[in-house]
Amino acid sequence: MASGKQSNESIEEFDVLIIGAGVSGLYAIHHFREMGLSVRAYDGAKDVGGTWWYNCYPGARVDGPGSPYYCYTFSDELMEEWDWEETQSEGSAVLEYIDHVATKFDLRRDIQFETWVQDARYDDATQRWTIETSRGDRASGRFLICASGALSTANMPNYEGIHDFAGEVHHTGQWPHEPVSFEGKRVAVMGTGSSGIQAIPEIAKTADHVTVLQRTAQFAFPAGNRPLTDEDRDEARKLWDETKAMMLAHSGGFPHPGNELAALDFTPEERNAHYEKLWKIGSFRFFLNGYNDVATSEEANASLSDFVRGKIREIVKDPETAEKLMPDHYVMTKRPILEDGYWETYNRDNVELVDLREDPIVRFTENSVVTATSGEHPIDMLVLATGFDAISGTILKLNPKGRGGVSLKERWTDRFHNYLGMVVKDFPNMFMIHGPGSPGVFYNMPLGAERQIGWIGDLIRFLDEHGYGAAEPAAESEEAWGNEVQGIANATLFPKTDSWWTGANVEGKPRYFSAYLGGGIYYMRLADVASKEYAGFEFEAAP
Ligand code: N01
Repeated sequence: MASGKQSNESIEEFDVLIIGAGVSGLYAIHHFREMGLSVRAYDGAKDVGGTWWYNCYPGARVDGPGSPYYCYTFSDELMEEWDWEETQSEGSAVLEYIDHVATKFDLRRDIQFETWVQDARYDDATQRWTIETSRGDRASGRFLICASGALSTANMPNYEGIHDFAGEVHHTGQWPHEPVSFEGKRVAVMGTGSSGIQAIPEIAKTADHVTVLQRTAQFAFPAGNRPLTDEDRDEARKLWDETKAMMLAHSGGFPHPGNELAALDFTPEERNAHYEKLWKIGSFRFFLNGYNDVATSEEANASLSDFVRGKIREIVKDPETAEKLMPDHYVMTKRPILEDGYWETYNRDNVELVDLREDPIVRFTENSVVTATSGEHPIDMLVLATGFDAISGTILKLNPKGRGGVSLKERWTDRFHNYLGMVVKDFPNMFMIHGPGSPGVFYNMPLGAERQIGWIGDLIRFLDEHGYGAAEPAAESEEAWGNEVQGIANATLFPKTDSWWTGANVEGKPRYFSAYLGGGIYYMRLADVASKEYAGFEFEAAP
């Protein structure tokens, strides 16, 4: 089928329905179209971009090794024609790139914007998914691709009186596209994760006063952003083939050789000299060129966390504020954060830090936030940098119904049961991109999406070649995959810390580490499953 068609009951029919027009959803449109399949994508936003569309808060930037490696790799032409300006591109620059991709490959013609998919149901007899949208339309597809984002459902705090606050309230993950002015305003920022730490220095530049409401002090490393020169770009283009090969071989999808050094093989002086060097370079150097035992050995971990605590004490002039900023968890076991002037912001007169562990929020009023010890803080604006119901939250909000009407919420009460981080028993032909149990946020996300979607495309070909209509994992495959994900995580320090990776930031969420930490091994596992005629799946003949 090359294009969508209308059935008798006025349900449009497609081969593939895609939820989300972010980086993953856009590539899915392109890839499945190239395979000759008809596709329809839906997105609640006004335009393409997904996470980059919604998170347009001040200070939003690519972190990690950044540009030009946070990009699609499927088209060499794209690499040739796109000029990135900085190593850590601003969110608006990433949106421009995504806009360019959507235009170049004419992707918008298969996207329905400002449309939320509100229901998705599988029909056993026809082996098709039917979706219903916020606009009341219905469509059916053989395959359902949930590219709805690992970080797309905002986590909203629930303090007494918060809804009585009469000033402006903005969540970083739902930032307005109209300009937001902080000029002359007293702004409270709640949350000091990646978003808060990027936004706070920007807000402090023009706000009258900034009150930072910190629940957990964080480790943050220098972003090391710098402009890219023509020479940098030429070099990157010249080396693109080698770079791509390195990205595919690297455990995080970045163009870096593996990391062979262990902290415990060096003296404290040698370690500190190494850390100093990496601190000066910035970016994700601590993870890419740091020591490979920091996430597994408490002693190695302490060597780095002590170093960062020392840096915070050095930069933040007021010792009392510096002490409030001291993190006490294992470094790296919450998502590493890159900062640009965050620590220095606390040397400004207009910035005040409230440590919510010592001085918890009592309530909000119409025009203030009241905390237990320091009392009333008058504010005009509240910025919520409180993160997301991550990884599983958005797909659970949709709550698709699989075989016999079973809902995902019913299947996922204790753990996010799935196979390969992509497929769920009783939900045939439904695929999650960057879902729980996949490397997702631990991998260069555009590249990860390309690899998962390419794999799904191969599985679709396999089904067609064998006359199968539906594929889903066996119960034992889900069990074994869940154990593999847990086994890898439990060999590290990651599960010991409360984070959005462990679901600790959302009340009532199953608490366990839900990302596949095996890095590149994941893609070997996918290749192995495919080479064994999709071992671990159960197939059903086409009707
Ligand atoms: O969210 P977070 P984020 N009362 O969950 C606090 C990616 N990202 O939006 O640590 C008070 O990390 C919460 O406290 P605690 C990146 O993968 C990428 O910042 O739970 N505070 C924490 O301090 C990142 O990891 C970029 O105790 C409350 C903060 O809010 C992920 O998105 C940029 C609270 C939330 O931090 C999420 O980052 C930005 C409450 N009720 C983000 N609830 C790039 O540059 C939560 N908090 C690519």
